[in-house]
This record gives sequence, C-alpha cells and structure tokens, in this order.
Amino acid sequence: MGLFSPGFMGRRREPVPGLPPGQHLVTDFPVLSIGPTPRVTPEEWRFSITSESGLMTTWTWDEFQALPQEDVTVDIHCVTSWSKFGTGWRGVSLDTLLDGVDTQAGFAMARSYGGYTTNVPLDELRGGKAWVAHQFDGSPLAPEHGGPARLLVPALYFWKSAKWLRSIELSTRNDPGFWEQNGYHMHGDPWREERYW
Ligand SMILES: Nc1nc2c(c(=O)[nH]1)N[C@H]1C(S)=C(S)[C@@H](COP(=O)(O)O)O[C@H]1N2
Ligand SMILES: [Mo]
Repeated sequence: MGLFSPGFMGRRREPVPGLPPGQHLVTDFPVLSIGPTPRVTPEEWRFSITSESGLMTTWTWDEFQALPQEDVTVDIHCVTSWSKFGTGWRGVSLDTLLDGVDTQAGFAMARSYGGYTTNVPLDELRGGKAWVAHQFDGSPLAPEHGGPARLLVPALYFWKSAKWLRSIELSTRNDPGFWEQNGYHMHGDPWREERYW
C-alpha cells in the first residue's frame, strides 16, 4: 500500500480502439438465452410491426426475404462484459420495415417467440442502426442465436437484440421489457456503460 501509484500495476490498460469501457474481447460466439430455444419454421414464422394506433403490418418469411437485404459487419457488446468485433450479418434494415408505418411513437417494444421482450427507443432503430437479421457469417442464423430471425441493434448492449423476433410494437410510452423490469437500463448504450439503473 502506498508503494505503487494506481496506474503502476498495469490495471489501467491501454484502451482497445472500439472496445467500450468495462468490456473484454472474445473470439467465440457465446450463447445467452434466458429460456429454452423456441423452434419456429420459416413456414410458420410471421413478423409484424404495430403502430401506436393499433395498425399492424405483417410479413411472411417469403415477403420478408423479398425485401431489400443488407450485409453488415458490426461489433457487439454484451452487458455481461464480452464484446465481439466484426460480426457479419444479413438482414432487413428497420428503415425498410418502418417505411410506410405511420407513427409518432418514441418507443418500441420488441417481442420474441418464447415471450422475451425488450424496449428500445425508436430513434435507435432508425437511421441505418438496426436490422432484422436472418444470416450470420453467410449461413442461416442458428436457432440458439435467434433463428429464423433476430433483432440486431449493435449500438446498444446485446440484450436489446431480441432473438426469435416476432413483433415490434410502437408506443408513446417507454414500458420496460423483461430485463429492464429487472433493473437493466432503459437505453443501454455501452459507451456510457448504461448497464443498470
Ligand atoms: N428472445 C431472447 N432474446 C435475447 C436473449 C434471450 O434470452 N431471449 N438474450 C439477450 C442477451 S442478454 C444477449 S447477450 C444476446 C445473446 O445473443 P447470442 O446468444 O446470440 O449471443 O441475446 C439477447 N436476446
Ligand atoms: Mo447479454
């Protein structure tokens, strides 16, 4: 005690560019699921967006596949502190899906097959920042990682990226989703360490 200055023991590491505070890099792809993996075939899969006025737009798998597809490479950050750089996904931008949805809502609730929910400010789903992804690394998204399709919001902690996505409900109210009801942050920006509230 007192022999070394706080920085001397190397505890303050050189920041890794692109790595948010309190995170460490992994090269594998951990699976984090709160319950069993729902099995949804593309034939029975439906995805819908409901506006705050109750108007619903629904896509079948074929309709969803016929939409413009985007390939994105992004870094992902789990609140349990692992980050993975350069993950490659294929999916449909939320800008495409929200095109034609008439809304003044500020908030979105993502709902999954299996019952998981998570709330995201609608701003975080727009502007080329979010996708409904159905491929990872050039292959159909594995069931344990959220296949047939999952939400991908890489700018927020990964719990916001709902696996087995079934619907997005737009709302003027910011209701908490599953983890948010249990103390996780309503926003979840990894650069501001918005882990819990
Ligand atoms: N439906 C659903 N989506 C979910 C989860 C979940 O348990 N159920 N876990 C979240 C958490 S905490 C993380 S870190 C990521 C993990 O995704 P992965 O298993 O593909 O790594 O999914 C998120 N989406
Ligand atoms: Mo997570």
